[in-house]
Amino acid sequence: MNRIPSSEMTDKKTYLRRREFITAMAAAAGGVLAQRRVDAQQPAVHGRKLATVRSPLSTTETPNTWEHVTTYNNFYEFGTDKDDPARNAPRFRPRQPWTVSIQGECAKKGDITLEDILKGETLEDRVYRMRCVEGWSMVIPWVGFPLANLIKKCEPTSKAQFVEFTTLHDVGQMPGQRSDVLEWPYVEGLRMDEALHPLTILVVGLYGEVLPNQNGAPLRLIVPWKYGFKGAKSIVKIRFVEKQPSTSWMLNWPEAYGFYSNVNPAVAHPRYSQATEARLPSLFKTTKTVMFNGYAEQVQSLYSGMDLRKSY
Ligand SMILES: Nc1nc2c(c(=O)[nH]1)N[C@H]1C(S)=C(S)[C@@H](COP(=O)(O)O)O[C@H]1N2
Ligand SMILES: [Mo]
Repeated sequence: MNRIPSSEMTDKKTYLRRREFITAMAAAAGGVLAQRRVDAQQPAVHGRKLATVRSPLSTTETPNTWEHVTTYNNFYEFGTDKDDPARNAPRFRPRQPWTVSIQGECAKKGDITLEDILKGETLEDRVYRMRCVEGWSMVIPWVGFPLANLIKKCEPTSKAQFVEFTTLHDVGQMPGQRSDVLEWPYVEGLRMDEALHPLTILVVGLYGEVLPNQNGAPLRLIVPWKYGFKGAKSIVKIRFVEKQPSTSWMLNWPEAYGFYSNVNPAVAHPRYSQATEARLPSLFKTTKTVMFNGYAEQVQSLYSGMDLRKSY
């Protein structure tokens, strides 16, 4: 019997997707954009420039291009293929004004507009290494500000041990929510000290411009030492809670997606090894994955005394 382990089949599928990606990149570079390709994988149109300052917390690695970052996405609300968000998200119209509902264990509950969230903030260019649990990685120049700044404005109580983030639920605008691949709305969570860490940012931009829809407009979370899925997109609700919240990915497959989801080359996902990664646009997993995605010096003290094989 020559059964193909499901891990290899998945790798093949991922490989084929990457091959499409590379073909599209090559086509774009050569200026031979067949209409079919344009429809499938057109990069985001350039948006408004944001006034930013360079963050000292940026990596010096070369960022992936605008085309990479806006055509190879995970945003299941717009479909599960990597090029679905680039195709389907541009039609999304974030409501104006965008508001975030602040709930739970805090003094300042209620709706806050994005404009008020940004009042007094300095937007930083933060170039971060990002790694998806599926094995691909990119270097992305986000524009954002510390989540800690917003948390302080909300005045959490001493009972607030965790923070839960919820994405917009709008089946009319998010066609992927008609499928049951995940429980909707998309929910993520962090422990309070992770949420307050200076590397944890709320993102409103990319490459110095307003965030394209496929990357989570108008407001998304980025936690660079964790797998990409911790970074909830198009956030409409932030809730302070006493108990560890459940997340969409934990509900989807508890044995595969733990609450912590720290990048850890020693803890394999049932379907994907985490030892190496493919730095897009490369096809091959030739880059060694490093503990906490390279941010160990800054974050390992958050987990001292924890068994990270159990709390993965
Ligand atoms: N609402 C929502 N947020 C999401 C996802 C999603 O499907 N829906 N996918 C996650 C995953 S798996 C990854 S890897 C990152 C991808 O972010 P990017 O497309 O901006 O690179 O978004 C995360 N945030
Ligand atoms: Mo991911």
